[in-house]
Amino acid sequence: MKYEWWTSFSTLVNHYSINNANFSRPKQAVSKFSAMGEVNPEFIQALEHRPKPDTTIEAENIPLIDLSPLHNTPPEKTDSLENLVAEIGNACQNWGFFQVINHGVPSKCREKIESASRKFFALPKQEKRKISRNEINPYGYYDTEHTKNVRDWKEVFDCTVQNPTIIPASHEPDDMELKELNNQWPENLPELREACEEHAAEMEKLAFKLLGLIALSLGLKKDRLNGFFKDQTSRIRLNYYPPCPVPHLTLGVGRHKDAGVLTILAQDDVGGLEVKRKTDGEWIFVKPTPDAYIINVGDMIQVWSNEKYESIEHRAMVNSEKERLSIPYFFNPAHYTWVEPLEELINEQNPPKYKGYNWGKFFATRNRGNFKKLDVENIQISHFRI
Ligand SMILES: O=C(O)CCC(=O)C(=O)O
Repeated sequence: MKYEWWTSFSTLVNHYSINNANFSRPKQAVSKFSAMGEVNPEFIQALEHRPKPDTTIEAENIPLIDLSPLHNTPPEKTDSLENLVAEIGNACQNWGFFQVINHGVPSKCREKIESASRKFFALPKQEKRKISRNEINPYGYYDTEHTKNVRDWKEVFDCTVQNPTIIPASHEPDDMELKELNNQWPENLPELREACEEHAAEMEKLAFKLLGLIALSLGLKKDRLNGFFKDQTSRIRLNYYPPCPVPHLTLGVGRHKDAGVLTILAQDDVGGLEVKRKTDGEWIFVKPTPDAYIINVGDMIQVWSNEKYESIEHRAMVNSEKERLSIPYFFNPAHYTWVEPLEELINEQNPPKYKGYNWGKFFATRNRGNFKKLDVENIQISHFRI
């Protein structure tokens, strides 16, 4: 029985009325479970955070940006590069999110990681749990993640890009001890490791291209931000969202902002990602575009740019009939990175809006909330706002 582990405690869920107005995405069938389902209450979102999987306002998609000017030689000499930099800057400022095409990542690489991911999540639970991530090693398989203290309807597999990765041993500010983290791989699926390593290499190339464009769009030198990534803590996540009997009550990933520098996301053709539109706070469904990657700026770009660009809240809906796969690459700097508004971007008229903070400690503190329901709000960059 497919839903056995999601349904260990019973609860009555409210009847949900379906409004057929203005569909801009495929309508989901209403599961027989959704009128009176039996779902573990840990998954149920508070009323104000519930998605509306069957109703949505018609909305423009996030900007779609063609990166082909980057492949002209020499790119620096072309007008089209200037236009591209302006497009990136506008997208970062107005949306915090955009999609890219002609990005240079071979489609074979994406097919390979998608196929290996599907094989991995199809393994029996006891196989996947042999490589469970935990509070000591956050890399591996996990199926009880919480976002904003509500359980996500998903299974994940995390791996680090630079293996081993060095991070602080604890979130305690005065504890200077470091620890070394290593990836865990499934014993009988060597292709997962191969696919993740190939994907990581391609994502890194794309991430540096985007970082250069973002730096230029802020009026900085193209390589101004590259130095932060020498001992990077970037990671790949495989998100698997099983079909959910009550997609109107749960989320695959609850609303959140990404704490790092940039995220590059591959989503399959099912769709589910929603982005909070800056202008009016509406949740906008990101329609899947074949072979595109979705990019969002994270909290660190918000701080570096002294809020010229903002990290935007997003979430993932689940589907009553279809499973969904998404693969984010989180581009993160070395643990010892001190994050503060860049000196070139502040002045008397635009004084720093954030106190500096240590990325490794921030990340270690944030991660604690992934493993258990905490009584306090998880750490956010707003806590460093001056
Ligand atoms: O699945 C998605 O579309 C979004 C995933 C996400 O935001 C995350 O894993 O942090």
